[in-house]
Amino acid sequence: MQFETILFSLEASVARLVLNRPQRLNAFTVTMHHEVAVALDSLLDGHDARVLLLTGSGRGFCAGQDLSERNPESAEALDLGANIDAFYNPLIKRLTELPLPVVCAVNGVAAGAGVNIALACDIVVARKSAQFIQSFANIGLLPDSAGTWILPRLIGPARATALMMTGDPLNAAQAADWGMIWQAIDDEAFEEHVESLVRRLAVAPTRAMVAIKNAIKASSTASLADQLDRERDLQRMLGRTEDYREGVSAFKEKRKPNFVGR
Ligand code: T3D
Repeated sequence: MQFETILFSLEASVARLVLNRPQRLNAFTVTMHHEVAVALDSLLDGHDARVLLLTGSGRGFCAGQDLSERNPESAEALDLGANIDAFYNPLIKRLTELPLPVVCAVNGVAAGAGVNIALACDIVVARKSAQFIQSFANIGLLPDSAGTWILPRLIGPARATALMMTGDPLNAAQAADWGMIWQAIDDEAFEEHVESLVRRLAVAPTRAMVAIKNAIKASSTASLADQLDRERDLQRMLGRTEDYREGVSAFKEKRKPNFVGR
């Protein structure tokens, strides 16, 4: 597929979505929202992708909303809520509901919604030189794109509140230490590391990956009893997959499993 603001490809079961407006640190425009939506929707069914890699081109990952699309002096009343309804909320839902694992490779600075879009992915790895900036308060806003839901759950309300109120940058190593992301990787080793991670997930038992992410997401609002029931139901479903049969056979035959994602 050809796009104006993103690069999107699918090869060897790995889908790659690259935010591609490097001159604006990959800030989101309406066009980018539309194009990302088309790309993500193409991964809902009828494809052979088993992992999605989301990253940015150039020196940044994503600087959130492109502020050149906002004119605070305009006589017309701004309704940011309408924009959130139309674009950011559906984007977070699309990302979190994709039926495959989603890796976010934070290749450089992430600011505003850019941070929270990254945190909505299943596994987040970042270059050591990357920074995460909840910059919303710098322009008089609160974090959106599920930031106020995800971040306190990852690092606790004390740290989340301070990061959001100060807009101070958080470096990748500290983000990893705090459990906000999975790993901070030396810049020189970053691309190879990301490649090896996505290739590994591309041959993982995809339905188990999806069950894991869905169970973990559901756990934040579920009771223990509900979660035990959910685990039972998902395990029942997984126990009927080809990949489970293959996993157990491979274990018994002392060989590497050949998972097919079914
Ligand atoms: O509006 C709604 O719909 C509500 C939803 C809001 C969601 C949001 O994301 S609100 C938050 C919007 N984002 C920001 O406030 C971040 C703004 N950017 C920055 O604070 C800084 O650029 C960074 C901290 C991210 C990086 O700083 P630095 O010094 O490394 O780079 P820079 O020089 O500021 O940026 C490089 C270029 O990108 C620059 O353009 P220029 O001067 O070279 O022509 C800069 O203007 C441009 N840029 C960076 N961020 C944005 C942007 N242009 C438009 N919109 C941006 N968000």
